Amino acid sequence: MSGPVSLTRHLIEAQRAGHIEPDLRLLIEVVARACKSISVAVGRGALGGVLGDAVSAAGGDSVNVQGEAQKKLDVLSNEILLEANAWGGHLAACASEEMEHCQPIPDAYPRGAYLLLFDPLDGSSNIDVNVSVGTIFSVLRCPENVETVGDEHFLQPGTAQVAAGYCVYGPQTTLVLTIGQGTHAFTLDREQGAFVQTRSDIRIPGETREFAINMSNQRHWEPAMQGYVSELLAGREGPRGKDFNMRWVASMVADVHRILTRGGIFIYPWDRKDPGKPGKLRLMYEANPMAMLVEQAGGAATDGRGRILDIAPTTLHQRVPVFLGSKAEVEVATRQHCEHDAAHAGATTA
Ligand code: P6P
Repeated sequence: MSGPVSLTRHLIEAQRAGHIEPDLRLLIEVVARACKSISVAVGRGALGGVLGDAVSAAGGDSVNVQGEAQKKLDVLSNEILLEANAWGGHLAACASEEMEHCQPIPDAYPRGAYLLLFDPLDGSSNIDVNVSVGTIFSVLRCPENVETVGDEHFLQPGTAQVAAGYCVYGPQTTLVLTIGQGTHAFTLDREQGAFVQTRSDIRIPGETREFAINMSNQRHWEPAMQGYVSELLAGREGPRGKDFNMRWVASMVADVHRILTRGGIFIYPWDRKDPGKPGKLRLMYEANPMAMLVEQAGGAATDGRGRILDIAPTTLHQRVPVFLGSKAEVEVATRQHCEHDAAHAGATTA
């Protein structure tokens, strides 16, 4: 019977083809099941009493390791993912945007070969205004012969990822996944409670007329970024010879999902607002998984100078500038940044 392909069937066929091992199939199924639980909580909103800011044990506002206000749903989503992955025997440890350090699997349970990283609810500032949010996840292999898993064992380049994905909680709940064999989308059939494949081998258009960036930061960008965006804004009368449209959801998962669906370029560049920060987005559980998904769909992902997946991480929560999406457009932006660097090599930046 050739009915719709469920996520389970997709993963079993991938395992049968030798693309993934049984424990990785189990891991992805467990993450998908956790995303279904998060989708239910997000979907209940005020009815579930889960909107608004989390409250710390001391009764004040709860702040995460990033120094950002935590929403109740940030905390709940993190707990759902940790609990779902604790007892299956497929994982060695988890790392999360919401936790300062990684969390090894409890001693009560068998330890597996994989490391799971996640942003449990990206874009959570949008929750209270009913805008799409999502879960982003990345899977690495745990190095062999490790007695006690620590943060340092997660510090692997994005090219080491064995799987990556996100689940966007919008009008539909859709899981987008890669295991290195293309990027595929699975929409939650709420009646069956199953993710069903709705897009196979997604391809991002190489060219685009749509960019996604928070323009309110424009005055803080470096000159190369100012120059690139001013050419987009100049439209058909300018050097690009075509008009561009802009979209900014302020929820990376929603912006990336649009780009996987119809093309575009998403940029969160370095800016002078906080010069010590290389960017806003986190390398390990935002940029790397999104970069793998985008590259597997024929797109490109750089930090403005070089390929994101090649970056050798130094800390678990390090940040990085992000340029990702339609390959030709990402190449234009990256080339302009590299040419600016070459032309101003040695000059001190103001
Ligand atoms: P800004 C959400 O907080 C997030 O990490 C990404 O999902 C999103 O792309 C970005 O930050 C939005 O940042 O500065 O526009 O609010």
